Amino acid sequence: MLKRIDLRGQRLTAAELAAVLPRAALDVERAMEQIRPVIDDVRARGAAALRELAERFDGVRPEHLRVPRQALTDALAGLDPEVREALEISIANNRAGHAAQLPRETSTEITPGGFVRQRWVPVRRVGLYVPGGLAVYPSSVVMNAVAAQVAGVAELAVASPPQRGFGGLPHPVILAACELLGVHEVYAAGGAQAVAMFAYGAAAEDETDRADLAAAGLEGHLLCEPVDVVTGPGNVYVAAAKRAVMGTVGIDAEAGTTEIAVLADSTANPAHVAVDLMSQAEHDPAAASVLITDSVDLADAVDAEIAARVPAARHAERMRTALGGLQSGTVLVADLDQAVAVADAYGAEHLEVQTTDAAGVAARIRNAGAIFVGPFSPVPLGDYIAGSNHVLPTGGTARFASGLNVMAFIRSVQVIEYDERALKGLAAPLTALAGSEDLPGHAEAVNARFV
Ligand code: HSO
Ligand code: ZN
Repeated sequence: MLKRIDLRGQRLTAAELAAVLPRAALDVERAMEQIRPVIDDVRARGAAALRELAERFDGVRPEHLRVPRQALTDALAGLDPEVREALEISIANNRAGHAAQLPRETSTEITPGGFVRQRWVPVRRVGLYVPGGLAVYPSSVVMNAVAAQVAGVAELAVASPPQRGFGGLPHPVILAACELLGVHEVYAAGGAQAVAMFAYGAAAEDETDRADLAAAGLEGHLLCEPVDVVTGPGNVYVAAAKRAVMGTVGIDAEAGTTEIAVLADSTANPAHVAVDLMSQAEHDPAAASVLITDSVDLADAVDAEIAARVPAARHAERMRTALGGLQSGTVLVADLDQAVAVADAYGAEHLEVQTTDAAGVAARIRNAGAIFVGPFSPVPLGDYIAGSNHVLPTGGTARFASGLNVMAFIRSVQVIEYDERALKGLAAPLTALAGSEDLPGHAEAVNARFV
């Protein structure tokens, strides 16, 4: 199923490598043209537009756009106790993992009496997007919400597409996860329209909206107030909408169709490599699974394992399409040095390293959304419960973007506090710099204090 790209003996630059490596061409720019009218409509007509757009894109007209609290508590009460316990473990592990990301405040005495302090300030209100298309991911609620909560964000709102089978509310397992996390502001809105709602806010439309607001103690408010930051994974339209509202609000990285790359040598277990590649192919026919190896024997054995296992898989069709697609394949390299160069040029959302000295090889990788080291750290561990975040940069954006973490919700504020002596001590060089820029008023603002 995996096609082969043989790079042995080829010396290619990073850019040349990126061009020959398998990768789906995701046209976010084109999607932006398509979603612009959606964003404008939500901006102009609020809840009325959200209902119409849900009808068009989700096939259901939500009665409640703002999910009543009772629906959240009912969903949690109806949740399978085993799943509830698993979510609780996931939440606890993620809280620990994200707490370790919190930056520390510093105060530096630059000159006697002159201090620069580094403060870190969380944004006040965020909109967390949770997809609901091919699959429903309560784990994505955990990933978004825990990062924001640990960052210290005061107000969290979640949006997830309305589901036809559930009276136009988001899927109950999403609602249950929200309730478990203490997130009580939840909207039945999906796609670009949900992102627009978060960025610009949305006015109530009808009596139901007004009653839902009153029940939340928010009589007379907008149905949804604008947020400061929008995060979360989604399809190409969600990615396009996030790009479109960036600048009005902050956003996290683009987390599109999932990707896994496995960097493996002849010591890797082919069955384990195969099931790992298949695990992400299960998400979507457009998912990408890439094996990077210097061992033809391993590549052959992985192919055999995949061929034997896919037919019995629950999502066999999806996997077959994903693994056989242009975006997936096996890249044969001459040695581990070339393997590292290929992995860096690809910049996978998830990179597994299954080699001897996996930690040493992993330490050399620069471009990956998240790195999974050694034979017992498969990607699904990070998808659910490792304590790391699964909202990760896709499409090679790992070259410059980070996975979701507390810093998506925290701003750096520098605080400058100099006393008289400290300011005086720097007046002369400051005056020289102001002179060099022909801005004497800047110098005067300092020197007027010392006449
Ligand atoms: N692998 C997906 C996340 C996910 N997996 C959710 C299962 N549920 C993107 O990182
Ligand atoms: Zn996954």
